[in-house]
Amino acid sequence: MSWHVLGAGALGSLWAARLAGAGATVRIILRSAQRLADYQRAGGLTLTADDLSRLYAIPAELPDASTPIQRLLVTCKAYDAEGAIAQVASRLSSGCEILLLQNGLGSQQAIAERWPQARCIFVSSTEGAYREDDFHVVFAGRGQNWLGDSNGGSAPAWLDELNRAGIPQTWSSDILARLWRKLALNCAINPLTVLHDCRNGELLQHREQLSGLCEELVELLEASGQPAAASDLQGEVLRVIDATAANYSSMYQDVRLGRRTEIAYLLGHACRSADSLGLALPRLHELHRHLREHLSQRGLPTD
Ligand code: NAD
Ligand code: KPL
Repeated sequence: MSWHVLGAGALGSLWAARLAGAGATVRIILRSAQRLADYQRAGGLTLTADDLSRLYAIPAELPDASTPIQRLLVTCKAYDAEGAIAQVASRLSSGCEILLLQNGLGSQQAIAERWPQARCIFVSSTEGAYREDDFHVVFAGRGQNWLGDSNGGSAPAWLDELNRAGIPQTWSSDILARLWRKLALNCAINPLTVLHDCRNGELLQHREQLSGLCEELVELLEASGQPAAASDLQGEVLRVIDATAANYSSMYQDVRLGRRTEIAYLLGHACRSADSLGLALPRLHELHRHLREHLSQRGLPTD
């Protein structure tokens, strides 16, 4: 069965190149005729890993191509994912599978509700990749991918294809707990790096602020039925800060480069969930307000 990849940016190219390199049938869906022409001129996707670059001549097509889609890997940003799937919705086969690799929460649930005929598999990834150039991606950090179906069901047989492609994977019976935990880490760390204009490690100078946010995030996770995601949150936030001390967070980099952030699916989702549960979480709301103001001053979307 073939893989269609929607969103051939950093993560999408990383997955597409490894799958194609292992002999899987992969097709990339590009959003416009101009992007398709640029891609054809480039001759394919280039992946640089461990200082070695290799070109993968993966076939590409437009959203309105006629081939049916049985397995769709969606690697757009959270704010683009639903709209991108809508462009190929008429091609989704009955019983197709949609893998959603977006960070945060909210986009995955909206997609699963809109296309109930598909099996939506949520993915939480700690691998790292960045775009060096158009259709040229650098594999920047080894990590793990957790895949799971929030409606239950067994692990798909094609997980072996990921193993053969060298894509690390673990099937998770509680993928929402994984996604909530990552969301909480991102809410505690990323906005503060933007507002204090600093690397992750420098947040240790703001221990009181971190611990106040972690207290509220734990309250939110517990009230959301995610006690496992709440367990020792502050300890893990400090461990992640320590392990990534020299790095700039992904949100920091987005803001620095004038790119839209995924705030609505991180802090925005946390604040909306708190409101719907009737929880008063003043520090999270204040952080959200302050971050939106900061983005707005830079001409960036605030949701
Ligand atoms: P990216 O911006 O590099 O790639 C997204 C791609 O989607 C872009 O090439 C864009 O042109 C394309 N796209 C948008 N709308 C489209 C449409 N309608 N049709 C076709 N293509 C469309 O983003 P990324 O860094 O790969 O991140 C993707 C998701 O993965 C995000 O939610 C991010 O938080 C998450 N993530 C990324 C990394 C990483 O290291 N890059 C790690 C973990 C999680
Ligand atoms: O995931 C991250 C990011 O930068 O988005 C880390 C480094 C873990 C900080 O939240």
